[in-house]
Amino acid sequence: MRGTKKYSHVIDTPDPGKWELAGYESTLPITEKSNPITRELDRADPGQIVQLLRDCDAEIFQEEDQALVNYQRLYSEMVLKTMMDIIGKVQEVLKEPENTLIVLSGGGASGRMAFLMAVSFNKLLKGLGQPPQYTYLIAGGDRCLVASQEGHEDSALLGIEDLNKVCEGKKKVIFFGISCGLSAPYVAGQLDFCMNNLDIYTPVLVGFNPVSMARSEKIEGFHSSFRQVAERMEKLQETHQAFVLNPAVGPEGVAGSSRMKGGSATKILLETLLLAAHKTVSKDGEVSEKCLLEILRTYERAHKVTYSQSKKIAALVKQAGTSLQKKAYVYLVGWHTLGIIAIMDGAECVPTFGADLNDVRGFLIGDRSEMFNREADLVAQGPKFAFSEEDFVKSILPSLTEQDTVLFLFTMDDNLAEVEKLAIQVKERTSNIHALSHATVGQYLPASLKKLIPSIISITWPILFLEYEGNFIQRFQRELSTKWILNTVSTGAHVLKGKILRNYMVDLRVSNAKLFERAVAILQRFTGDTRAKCREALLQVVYHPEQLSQELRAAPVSKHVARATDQVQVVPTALLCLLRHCAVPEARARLDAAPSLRAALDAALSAPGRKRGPDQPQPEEQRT
Ligand code: S6P
Repeated sequence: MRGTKKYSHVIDTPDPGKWELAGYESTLPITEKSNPITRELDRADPGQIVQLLRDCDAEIFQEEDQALVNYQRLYSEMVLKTMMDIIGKVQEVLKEPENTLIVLSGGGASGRMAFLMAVSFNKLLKGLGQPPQYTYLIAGGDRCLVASQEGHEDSALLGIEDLNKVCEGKKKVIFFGISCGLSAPYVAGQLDFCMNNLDIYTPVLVGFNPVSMARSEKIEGFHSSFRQVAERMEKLQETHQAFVLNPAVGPEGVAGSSRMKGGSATKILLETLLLAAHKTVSKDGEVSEKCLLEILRTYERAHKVTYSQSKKIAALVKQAGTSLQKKAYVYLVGWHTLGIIAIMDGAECVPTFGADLNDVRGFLIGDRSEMFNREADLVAQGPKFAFSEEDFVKSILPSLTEQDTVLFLFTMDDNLAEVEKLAIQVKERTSNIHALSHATVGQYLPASLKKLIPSIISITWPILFLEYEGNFIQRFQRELSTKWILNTVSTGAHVLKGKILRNYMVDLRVSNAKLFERAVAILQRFTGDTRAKCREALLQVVYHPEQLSQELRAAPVSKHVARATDQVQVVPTALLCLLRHCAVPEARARLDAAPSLRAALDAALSAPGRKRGPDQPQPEEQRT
């Protein structure tokens, strides 16, 4: 074992991975690299899929290795110290509820995570009889909480406008800008705005790349790149006016899918930090490293407890995969915040796997008052924005079939009679109903429910005797556990459907600037062709049948994205064009005729003269 582990870990954190070596995919930031653990993900069976993703998740807790490149990690001294400095700032705001605000903001999955945490901590305050002090922002507004529209995160000015609106009249604001890849212009604009108004704002950047790997392209319609903004933040950290919280957690199990580890690590970092602030605010004592470590360890425990159910999770992956293969649907029905996790998971499958709206879809059961900024933007806004119990009962239930998978998510503290009632309704349409239930030692599932849903993953958590704030740890553990399971199920199901090539989501929607760049990088990765050639192939598919003019080639990326957003199978088509040296119609015909996307691409990759993945050149070895 190379690394010397400083802390006693709850789980076996892996040894540093190959991705930490200096030359590994060196043109890509950590969050875009491919994870060596999941290199053969596309060939894995359900049991192996769960194991591989479990090992990737364990990397979140891995410590820094002095002998290697030295990325900061979750447990690094510097990260813990930054967390403590930020806690001091949060405490100041908590002590002074009048005219102060804590804003959590991000695009896509990061915005949804911001929403979830704002809901949780306002609930915590409510239980103490205090007014809400948290709010969230998501690029594109509340509609993007339930339906993904990735393009909104490309606007820095929109970010500033949104922030300005929610902070009107505030005297002190702590702003958490979450961008896992240190890449979203929406967040960059907000951080920049905060830095220009330090008398009111304390900005915190949360992400999982070193600043040197932040996106360096100039943001369209803005004066800087994300990297320049992050560098300015780093400078201001010296005087405690701004903070950058960016431990490395390793590449995603599916390259670039930051909803997975990025989302989980955001939750772990920020909940730990905020909870520690709440726990200590009234005691006037400085928060200690020990306090942070205690909370962080509960998340490690959640990893252990969750993946002790690997066999059952694998069965669920298989079931969901079968539904998708049969062109049927996977519905995730969650109570309270587990419903938010369900919605997040479903919404993110659309941009991640190029999935249809209903392929994996989440619903939220229970009281949702005081959750949203503008609920009216969501309720009764048509099928695209369906997310509530009424939506599930009215529009999904009647059309459920035996091929669909329905997964209930609840805790034993929820209204089990209500769970049972809905389960009976589902069972009238399909026997393919499953559940994930969370209990505390001593709580047992009623026999009637077990009879109704024979296939239940039942997780029992130890009793924690904690003061009021501490009890939220239990709630956070259950949410994270649910997130890990749902991420694994939806990712695994898409792997089984043949949507993944090696560990790349080749069928991504080209719906924002980051995804445009990722699409080009994927083409380079699999063909070994130059960046210019891959970009050209991508544009040819996007504009087909139009001929590419010089003017079109030189157009801003936003124009390409606007054209590509609603198109399907853009990247796989471009990849086939390059591999087979064929035109767009032939590539499309080949994709249509193949049993799965992976089958079509695999056949092209294994054509004479080409070798499978690991033997392919890495991007840095390729001509640029
Ligand atoms: C990723 C997800 C996306 C990202 C979004 C923001 O799995 O599909 O919605 O969350 O693009 O990314 P970032 O790097 O700014 O947090």
